[in-house]
Amino acid sequence: MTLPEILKALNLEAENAGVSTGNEYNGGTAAKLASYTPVTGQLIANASGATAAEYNKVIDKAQAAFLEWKTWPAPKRGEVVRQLGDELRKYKEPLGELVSYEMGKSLREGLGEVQEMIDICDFAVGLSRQLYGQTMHSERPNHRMYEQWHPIGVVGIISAFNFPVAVWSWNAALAWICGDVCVWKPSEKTPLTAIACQKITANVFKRNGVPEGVSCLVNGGAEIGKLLAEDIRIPLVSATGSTRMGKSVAVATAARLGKSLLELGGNNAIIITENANLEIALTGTVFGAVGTAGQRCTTTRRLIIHESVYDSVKNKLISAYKQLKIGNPLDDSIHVGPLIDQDAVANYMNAIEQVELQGGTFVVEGGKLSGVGFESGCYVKPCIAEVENHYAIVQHETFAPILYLIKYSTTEQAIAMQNAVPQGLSSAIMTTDMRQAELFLSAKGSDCGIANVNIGTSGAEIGGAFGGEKETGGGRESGSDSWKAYMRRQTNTINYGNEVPLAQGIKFEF
Ligand code: UN1
Repeated sequence: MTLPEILKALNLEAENAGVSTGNEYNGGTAAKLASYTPVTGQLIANASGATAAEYNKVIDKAQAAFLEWKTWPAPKRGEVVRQLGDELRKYKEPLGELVSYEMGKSLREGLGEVQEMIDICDFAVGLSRQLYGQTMHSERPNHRMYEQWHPIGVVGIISAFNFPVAVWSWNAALAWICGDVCVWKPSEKTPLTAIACQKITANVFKRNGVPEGVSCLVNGGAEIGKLLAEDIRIPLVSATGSTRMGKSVAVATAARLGKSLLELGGNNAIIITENANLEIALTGTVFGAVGTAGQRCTTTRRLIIHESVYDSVKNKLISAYKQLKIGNPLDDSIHVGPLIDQDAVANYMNAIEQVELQGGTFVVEGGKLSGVGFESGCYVKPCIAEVENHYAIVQHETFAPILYLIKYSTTEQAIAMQNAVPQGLSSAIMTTDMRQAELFLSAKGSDCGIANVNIGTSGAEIGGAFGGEKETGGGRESGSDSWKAYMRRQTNTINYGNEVPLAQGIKFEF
């Protein structure tokens, strides 16, 4: 599809209202957010942002909507999310293309991202009938104890440019079936995909009589994120992005005793052991390192390789990187698209300089590309450097396709190195030796939220809880029992007898 066709299919215009409570209010009068595609550098469209007053209006609406939405039976809320999943199936192609266009990831990845949205809707539908609490045996006669989960309220969602739609849906689909209402602040770099999602959702919600305000969108910059984090009306803020941003959200929500759910930076490693199937190891590595041009929080940044296979892995990687095609991500034969913007290119160039200054050696050179097809100035070469794990630049997450090679001799040493970074999102080991695999997965192994065997660090499925430890922020989104973060737990004790026995055997007579 051409860009005008994509915009038309998604009901988008050159100037778009970027602040919305659904159907009744679509506006925003603050500074425009210009959306430039890194594919060509062209301006795609403008979105309007929210003023503080407009932000407040949205939160008022969301609060009012919560009072009604939380009374809907959870399976009825699930039915609405089921229809949203169906609607996303209909819009998969234009929405996936817009994701690729606005963010710069390959078309397959753009479509894959919309598929993740569909999958989480399906997951949420089932979950809407499974918001289980436990029952306990009371220590008192004729008493019953149990716990139940109630909706928590208005959930603020701050999302990043690299997964401009999927990560919002992981949060929103679960929060909705839990009975919460959502206020979404997307990345200022990808406002249009967010508006497209809001329009698709608003139509489904309207059809079902869902109250206005259950799905809200507030485009804007860091000032909107700050308002959300400090807002006493918002019991939970779920934020995806840099560790720096996450720390400020954590501090602001904690200061008011609100909750935060954080999914922040990673510095993910694959350990390639002497027992690895090298074909599997190489495929996992190359996809993990250059997919999304190194801009996933799960991107493989470090390769910790056993000394006996080090040279062979290095040489195979060098030849694999020679075959990588860099260019327009909408072209199916291309492996690597652009970085999000020129600031990201500057960070990449700076990291390359730091690698050299700190003692690293490039075995595949990096650099910015220019000339025909690269006019946006956002295209760079995936590169590989031999380094040591302790270098400051290696300890830091650079959101670009730079892969570090590190040599090791014992499995324990490799695991220690894998863990010796501030971040703790994703990790992997390549081995056919079950003792190595199990050690890596044991408490003596990886300290990350995600630990894989014989698959790479990126490409997690929605069914598992997604997130990580240390500077990654500790939050868990998406599958397993992550839904519990979006609800409040209540413990109930019921006395069905004629006496009032006190707990702990205490007597109180009068
Ligand atoms: C992210 O980069 O913020 O595991 C999320 C993956 C994707 C999600 C990445 N499913 O690579």
